[in-house]
Amino acid sequence: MPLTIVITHFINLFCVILLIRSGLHILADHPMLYWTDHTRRDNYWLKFGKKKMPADKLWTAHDEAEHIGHYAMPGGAHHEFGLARNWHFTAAIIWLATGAVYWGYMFTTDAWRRLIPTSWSVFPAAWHDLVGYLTLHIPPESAFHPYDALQQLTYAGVAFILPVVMLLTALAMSPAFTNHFPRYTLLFGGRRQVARSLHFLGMIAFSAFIVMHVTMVALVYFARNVKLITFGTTNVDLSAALTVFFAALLFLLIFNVVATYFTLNHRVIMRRILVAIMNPVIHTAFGWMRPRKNYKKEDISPFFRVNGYPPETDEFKQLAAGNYKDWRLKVYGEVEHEFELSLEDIKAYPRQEQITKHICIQGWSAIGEWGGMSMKEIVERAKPKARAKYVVFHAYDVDGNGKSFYEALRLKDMFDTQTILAYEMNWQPLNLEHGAPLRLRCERKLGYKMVKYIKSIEFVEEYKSIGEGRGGYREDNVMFDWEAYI
Ligand SMILES: Nc1nc2c(c(=O)[nH]1)N[C@H]1C(S)=C(S)[C@@H](COP(=O)(O)O)O[C@H]1N2
Ligand SMILES: [Mo]
Repeated sequence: MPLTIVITHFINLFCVILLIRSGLHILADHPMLYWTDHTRRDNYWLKFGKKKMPADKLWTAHDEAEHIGHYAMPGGAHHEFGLARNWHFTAAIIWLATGAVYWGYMFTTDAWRRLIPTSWSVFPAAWHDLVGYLTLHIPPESAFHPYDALQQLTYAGVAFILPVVMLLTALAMSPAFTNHFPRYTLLFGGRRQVARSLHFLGMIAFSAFIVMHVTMVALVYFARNVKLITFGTTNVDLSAALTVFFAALLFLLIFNVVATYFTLNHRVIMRRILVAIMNPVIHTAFGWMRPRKNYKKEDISPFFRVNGYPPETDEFKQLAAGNYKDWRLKVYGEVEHEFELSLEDIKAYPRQEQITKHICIQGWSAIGEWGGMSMKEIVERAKPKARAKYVVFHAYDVDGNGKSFYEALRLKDMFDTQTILAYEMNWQPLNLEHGAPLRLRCERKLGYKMVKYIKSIEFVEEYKSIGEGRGGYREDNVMFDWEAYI
């Protein structure tokens, strides 16, 4: 067993443990799986948890989140799955890089021949092996072959097919990717939820393999296996091999305990570290993609979840009671022209309309029509100064701790044709639940960037002095990453 395989095998295990743990935490935040993108309370095929939403008053997707225990997952408290996501993507990046080294080794040598069958006869042979195992006919030591047909097929599936399935389904969940390459989603019937469900089933397949693989390694010629997976040769003392083996297991255990501890108790530092690793990679991979997918009228979802309750402040309630006649959008900051617009002024601009798929970070989706004015017009009128790099959308909603909702986006995001300030949804005036009187749509991003109940738009050089300085309410409070492309 070459050293490259020994090392990539270990890093793979390291990453897969983190991926499964964080993946379960992400799933728990919206513990329902569907085959349709028109997600409702009742059209899932699998659901965890027992929460029931009230029929007589407004509930949000946030209320539906479950939590699977502080210590089970490296993810933080209830709904703080931003850290679980940050772990997930960081581990995924390391896992993909390790996979590239592993595949590179397999295909630049003839090592692949041990795993990838080259004759159709592998299928009947595998069947024969399976019947043998099921009827408990373990081959005698002399005839035992670690790569019998059944194992060869299983290893080939796990090393070469399953990772591809995981990557393909992961990409099909990204708003940036799927809006730039709409045809790609046809792999999954155009449905993100199909990819999300398959991603989950892929995790189940991985887990089942791990259980079987570990059982086989432990039961069948353990001493020989331990030498191979630690030193890559049987020509080594068993005690040395066992020492390395248990040291590696201990490392995995300690790493996971420490990672969980830090994630729960030092969330800001943990977020900073993970984001520093993953955001540059994510921005390079997805930042250049331009949303362009427009759905048809008949694609519109009959039901569209809500996330984020309407503002409770007196100021906002008065504006709403007056049908937003006194509401003004304030545009200010690092610009040549600061100005204010009434809803009438905004409606006087050319009306733009788009039918798009909304993807919430929690997992649900829905298709809706949005009508409004292009954000580009605001930028052109305001004339940002050269140093303005970000655009901050401030909202009217204030949480129980007195913190206002806001999100910062890049100035260049404002030039997407699908970045608009919407005052209509499904050809009706935007209602209270979905963000009246005005909300942002920026279709390359996840839902949490699309600020509802907009109060003002501020152009800034940096966002460190706003809120807690992480570029958004969700980034400040539940440790989401900032890019929101995936
Ligand atoms: N002001 C404000 N805007 C917000 C939120 C919020 O809580 N407050 N939630 C965000 C999240 S997480 C999502 S998924 C979308 C939900 O939009 P919807 O309620 O119209 O479905 O709004 C985003 N904009
Ligand atoms: Mo969301």
